[in-house]
Amino acid sequence: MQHLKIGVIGVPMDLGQNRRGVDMGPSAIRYAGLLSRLEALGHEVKDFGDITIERRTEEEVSPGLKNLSQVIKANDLLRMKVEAIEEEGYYPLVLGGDHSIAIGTLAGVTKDRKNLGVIWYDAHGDLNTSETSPSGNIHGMPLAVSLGLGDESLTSIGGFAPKIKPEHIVIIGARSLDEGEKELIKEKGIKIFTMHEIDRIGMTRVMEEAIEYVKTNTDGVHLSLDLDGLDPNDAPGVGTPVLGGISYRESHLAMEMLAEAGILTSTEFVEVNPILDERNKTAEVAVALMGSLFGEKLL
Ligand code: B3U
Ligand code: MN
Ligand code: MN
Repeated sequence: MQHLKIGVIGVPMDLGQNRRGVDMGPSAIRYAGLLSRLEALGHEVKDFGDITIERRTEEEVSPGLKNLSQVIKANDLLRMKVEAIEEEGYYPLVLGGDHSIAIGTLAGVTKDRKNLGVIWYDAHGDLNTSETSPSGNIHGMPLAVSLGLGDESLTSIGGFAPKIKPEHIVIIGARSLDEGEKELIKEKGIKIFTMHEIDRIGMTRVMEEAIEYVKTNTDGVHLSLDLDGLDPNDAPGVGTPVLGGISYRESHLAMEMLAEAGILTSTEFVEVNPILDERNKTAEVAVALMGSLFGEKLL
């Protein structure tokens, strides 16, 4: 793979969901050796530090959208940072934080890309709105928000909506979808490889088809990887583990195939929660997968 200029940005944010600890994700991922791992592959890596996140306040202003104002502020800051990183010529690599940060990442990388492809690697669809969400947690909504669905204060971040189109998205690894999300997937015709398809046709074919799909008629591709897409045995440090997930080995294969395809223009790894982890295992898994994604080979 060609040598890249990679711009790392951390988002120490846990406001998109209820469990504390995912705000420590960026530290845990750096501690697991991310920067030296990428540098060893010949890439130029610049750490842009962390976004400043407001403190959690206990007052519930809008129960259907928990911590709404802080989530908006964090995502707007992230959007600006991602834009600045791209302007400096770096490939944005965003470290979460809970998955609500994808709202800001996607707002940033779609400033100059009107047909961005998106790979959503996740146990969940993250396609809820305040009307369909069972929890009010915004980390279950970023894909819907980026499609222009849901509260205007979220969809309008960056000053335009929608950020992405349903026909440019592929979801991989889903096994916990709410009713409203299932309806939306059918209504919009969103391409999805649930665990059923991964079991049935195998990760090789899933990734071949997914890569072909997202590179068609798009002007860049973003990978949004939620560690809970992996099986909890391999990635235990996540807030909402769901049994029967993608294995560590299948995930490496997926990352290697993405590296080979050379289609990605930005990436984020989210939902690493060191408090729920076993000795930083999930952060280490994240770094190992980023190694493969950025060109590490076994031989
Ligand atoms: N779909 C549920 C659960 C959930 C979504 N994302 C995560 N959990 N990590 C919700 O609350 O929207
Ligand atoms: Mn997610
Ligand atoms: Mn998830």
